[in-house]
Amino acid sequence: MVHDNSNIGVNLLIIGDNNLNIGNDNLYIGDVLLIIGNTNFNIGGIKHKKVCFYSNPAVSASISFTFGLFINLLTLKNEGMIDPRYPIGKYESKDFSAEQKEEWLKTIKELPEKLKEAVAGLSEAQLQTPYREGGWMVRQLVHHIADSHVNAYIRFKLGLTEENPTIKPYEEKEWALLVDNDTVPITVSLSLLEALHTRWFATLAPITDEQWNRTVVHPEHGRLMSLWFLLGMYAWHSKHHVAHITSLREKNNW
Ligand code: NI
Repeated sequence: MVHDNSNIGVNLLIIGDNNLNIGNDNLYIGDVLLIIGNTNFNIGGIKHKKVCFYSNPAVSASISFTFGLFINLLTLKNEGMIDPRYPIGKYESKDFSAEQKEEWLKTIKELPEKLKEAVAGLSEAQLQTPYREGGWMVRQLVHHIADSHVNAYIRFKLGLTEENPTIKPYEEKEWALLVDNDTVPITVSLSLLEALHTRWFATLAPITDEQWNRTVVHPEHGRLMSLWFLLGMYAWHSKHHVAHITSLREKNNW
């Protein structure tokens, strides 16, 4: 966090999921964009603990308290801020290069193992814990990765064998609510992912540079997406959800 003047006092305001206790009805907030906190925050007592927050690239805000304390110091930058939904940030596509390809393919290859490590030793109760307030539980995350990557596998196969096939989006949130998410042990999805990624990786590893330029069509905007773009996206997706689990474990010292 960076702030641009030296006023002291509260140096950030948290409007968040957890334990926020403002304790002052007349507090008002200027144009603070949303900041998410993950621990206790008590403005009355002006104390805060570890916080995570995010905002648009730069936000200036004034916060007034009826007791006269005036603070005008929030110039937040994205650097160093962690939105709990995006522990590794959002996906950014990259230009094609052999090194990048190797890295992304390796991520695809290793996902089943990394995921297994991420959930190793978790109890049933821990598996039922959402990675953030309002987020998916660990077990849903595991099943979701399987759901998503089954779709991904099909998208690549279509893209490699047809001219600009239209891919089929799916309602991932609805899939995550289907009963099998509760009744099937995560080990089943871990095995599914192991088998799936073996074939997926074996499909992708040998394809030519030219084939990475093949495209599929997303039906919503008619947007063309290259297999290269998708490779990066699913490599990101692999790490993204594993990080949800590992950061939850870190946060809770599991
Ligand atoms: Ni996902």
